Amino acid sequence: SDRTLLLAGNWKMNHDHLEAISSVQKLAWALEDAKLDETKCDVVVIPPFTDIRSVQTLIQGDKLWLTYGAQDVSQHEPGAHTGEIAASFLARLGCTYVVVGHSERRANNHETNDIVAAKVKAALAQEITPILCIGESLEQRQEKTHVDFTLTQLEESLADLDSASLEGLVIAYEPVWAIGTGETATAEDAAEMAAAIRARLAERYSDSLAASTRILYGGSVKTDNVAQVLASDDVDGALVGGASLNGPDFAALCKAAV
Ligand code: G2H
Repeated sequence: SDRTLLLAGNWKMNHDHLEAISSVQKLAWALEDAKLDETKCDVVVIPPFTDIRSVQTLIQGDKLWLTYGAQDVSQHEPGAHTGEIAASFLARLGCTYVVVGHSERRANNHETNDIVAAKVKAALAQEITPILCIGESLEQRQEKTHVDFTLTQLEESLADLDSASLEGLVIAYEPVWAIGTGETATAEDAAEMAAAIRARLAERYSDSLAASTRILYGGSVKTDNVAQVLASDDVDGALVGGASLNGPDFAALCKAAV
C-alpha cells in the first residue's frame, strides 16, 4: 500500500527519567546503525509526560523521522483541571502523536467512548495525530462479538467528527487479551479486524479516508513476531509496549518490520 509503516513504542509508566534518556539515546544510535530506510517507516517513541522535553532535546536534526508523542491528553481546553495536560501543551512540546483510549485507561481511568471522542477532537484541533486504540476483551472474542464490539467502539470514539477532520488519523487495534500477556493475535485475527475497520471507515466516511488511514496492531508484538503481524496489507504497523523499552531491541524490531 502507499501507507508508510508506523512503529510506535508505548513506554507506559515504565522507565524512570534516567532510563528514558538512556533508552531513547540508544534507540537513536541503533536506528542509525541499522540504516533503516526512513522513507519506509516512521518510528515513534511515546514516553511519560515528564520525559517528553528530554526526548525532544535528544532527538535532533537529521533524525526527524524518529518522532515522539504522548500517552494521553486532556479533553479540556487549558484552565482549571488539576493534573491534566492540554493538547496545546503537547503541541508546544513538538508531539506528533498522542495515544488516545488505550485499554488500560479505558479500564482503569474510567475513559468512556465519549471521553475518548473528545480527546481525539482535542488532539486533531492541535494537529496532533491521535493513535486511537480499540479492541475487544477475551469474553467478546469467545462469544464472537469481537468485530461488532470493536467497530462500535470505533464509531463512538470518533463521534461527530467528519471525514475531512479525520485525515491522518491512526487506529490501533489492540485486543485486550493480547496486551502484555505474551499472547498475540494470529496474523489472521489482526488482518480480519484491520480489514473490517477499513471497510467501516469507507462505509461511514469515505473511500479516501479508508485508504489513507494507518491501522496498527498492538498486543505483545516482539521482534520475532512483527513480520507475521504485518503480513496483511491492511496492517500498517504496530503499537509496541514491553518490546519498545530497550532502545537497541526496539531498533531491531523496527528493522525486522521493514
Ligand atoms: C499493548 C501494547 C502497547 P504490549 O498495550 O500499547 O503493549 O506490547 O506490552 O502488549
